[in-house]
Amino acid sequence: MASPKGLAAMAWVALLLECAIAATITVGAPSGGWDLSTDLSAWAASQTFSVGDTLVFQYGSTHDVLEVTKANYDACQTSSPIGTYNNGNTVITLSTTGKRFFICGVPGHCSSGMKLEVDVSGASPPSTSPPATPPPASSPTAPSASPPTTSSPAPPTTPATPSPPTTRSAPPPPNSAPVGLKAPATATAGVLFWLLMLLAI
Ligand SMILES: [Cu+2]
Repeated sequence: MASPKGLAAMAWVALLLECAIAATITVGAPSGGWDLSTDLSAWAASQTFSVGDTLVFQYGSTHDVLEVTKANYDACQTSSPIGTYNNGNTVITLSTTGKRFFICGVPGHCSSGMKLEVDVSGASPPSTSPPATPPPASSPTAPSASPPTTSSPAPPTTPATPSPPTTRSAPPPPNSAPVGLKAPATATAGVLFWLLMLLAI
């Protein structure tokens, strides 16, 4: 039997693992790559980029990777890039949300379509979204959570604390009802008395 604390810890570990397992996305994969023949625009549209994911450009010596501003991306302007990479295996960590722009710096390649715009979203796609919602509540992990919830209700019976309250609360109603009625009744009687007195006057 796992204690509620143990289960919570397990849930957190699962969450952390989920975060740590952020996706590694190879540009153009699986059927293409960072090259002139891949429709990188269509490829990017088919992907989901999330914070924590890693973007990998794999290419030969006839290409490179420049990270550029949107303006330079639109214009295929290779001067003053934000970053320049040419080792054939460029790993870019998507650490923040927002758009990032990459082009190939080899003359003519960007204008031939060798450019990539990625829109990094805050939450991971489908896999991360379910865990993300659970953190606050214990119900997040449906499978593991159900056993815990059933076990937690069981403990109450042992303490017997719940049953006493109910018995105590039960008696009060009868007593409190009469008392409550008495108070209002006397008050009403007082009001009636004074009304009668006023009328009499
Ligand atoms: Cu190129």
